[in-house]
Amino acid sequence: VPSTAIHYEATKESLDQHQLPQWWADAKFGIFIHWGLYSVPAYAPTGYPGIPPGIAAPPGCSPYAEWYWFVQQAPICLTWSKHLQNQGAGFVYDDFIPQWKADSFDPDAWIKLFEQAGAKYFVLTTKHHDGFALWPTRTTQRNAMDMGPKRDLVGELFAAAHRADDRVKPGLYFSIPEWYNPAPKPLDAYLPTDLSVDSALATFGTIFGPLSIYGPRNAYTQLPVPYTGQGTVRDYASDIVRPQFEELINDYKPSIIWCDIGGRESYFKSNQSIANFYNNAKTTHPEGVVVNDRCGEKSKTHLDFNTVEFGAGSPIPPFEATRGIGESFGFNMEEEKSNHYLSASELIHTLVSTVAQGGNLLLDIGPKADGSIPDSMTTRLQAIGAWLGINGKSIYGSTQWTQSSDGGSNYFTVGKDGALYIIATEWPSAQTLTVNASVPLTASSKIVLLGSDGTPLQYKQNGSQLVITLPSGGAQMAATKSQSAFVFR
Ligand code: FUL
Repeated sequence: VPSTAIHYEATKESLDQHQLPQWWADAKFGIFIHWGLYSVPAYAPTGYPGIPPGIAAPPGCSPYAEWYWFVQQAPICLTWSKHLQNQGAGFVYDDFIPQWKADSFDPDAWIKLFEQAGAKYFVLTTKHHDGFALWPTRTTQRNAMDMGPKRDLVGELFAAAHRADDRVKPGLYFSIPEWYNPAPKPLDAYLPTDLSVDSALATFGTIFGPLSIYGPRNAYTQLPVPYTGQGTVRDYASDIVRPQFEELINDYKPSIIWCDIGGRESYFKSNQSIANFYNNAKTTHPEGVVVNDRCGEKSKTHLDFNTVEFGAGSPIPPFEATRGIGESFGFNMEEEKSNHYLSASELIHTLVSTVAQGGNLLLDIGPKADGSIPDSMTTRLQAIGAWLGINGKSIYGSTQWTQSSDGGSNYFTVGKDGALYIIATEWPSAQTLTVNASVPLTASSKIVLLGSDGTPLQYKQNGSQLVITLPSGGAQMAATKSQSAFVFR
């Protein structure tokens, strides 16, 4: 049954009839954008052993700059002392709002860059855990239209995507929880099972570290936070989360909803929001829409694809791997230098290995508070796009081969054209490339290097080894076209 012919009910069973749209499976590469109030201080410590180091885990507390609000209040975290040093003790998080002007935000330029990068979709943070909304939500004035930038940042980026015919499909990130919200909200709403607040606090401690080490969490309540929805906010889920979800679906009609930290289905009722999303999209998006696996508990809430963050956990297709270019999602102005960023070729290799394992890569950028995208990120995205311009046939629309790699630096995909692609992420110093796999070649098989003049290459097969004689121009291509991976078909 086509996904557009179903009337979806708010149950996992009904929603699970939804099929992953082909465009998403074919897209392979998207851009994640973490932009918010946290882009003003743009600070996180770096140099954690291993990524991810455990979100908010002391010491140092988090390499994620978008976690500033949370860790700024914790004397054990480096962000706490940094905040005191740079802003002073009386300065609370929302004092950054007037400094967020977004005056260099050029949404058309963003979309153009994403297209140059070869991305087929993007996902913008509409509200991160700090609760500050990037669109004019009717649930609170704590949003980018009423305060700070005084612009509908979500609407503007979506409009720019539409002007470019949605060649880069618009998606949105939405954090279900906020760290602290004056609306009565059980903390255990984060947690997978119905627990009392006491036991929830205990479990919260095992996830985020004991609350006591973070110090008193009263910064939010010092703020003048005018919740001006209809009447008084009585309940976080029904007065904030669900209305915001509805606004995003109805006002922006995204192709992708990327929830974060879903919490309890019984409290947030995300299946209802997903059903509304799918039912509305039947006429507006006949090509299909998608939701990730973070709208609620996996066992109770529908999902279209799994997510893996900074390589943690094993990917189960259909999946999407996500990471920042460096160690953070939000921009880290002071601490992240180019040595913390993956190079363009490392990023290409990340894309290749992800796609060879049957996944998409959602690569994150963190724009500056003024809305400009740091050059170090722009140039890397452009380099990925240049590589995809030559080698895109091995990526877009591809499927997994029987094995993702030869155990070394060579990866495999099967193209839409049915050809097997061998992606060599290292150009050998010898005149030959050795592929340690049983590649099914016949007498008429040809091996050609993408981006070359198309001359078939000499090869020999010895059992499970394929040895390809490289074209003499290959090393030169490596130098002149800054090719970091070579695709043979
Ligand atoms: C996580 C968040 O806590 C991070 O800040 C980031 O947004 C990442 C994509 O998801 O759960």
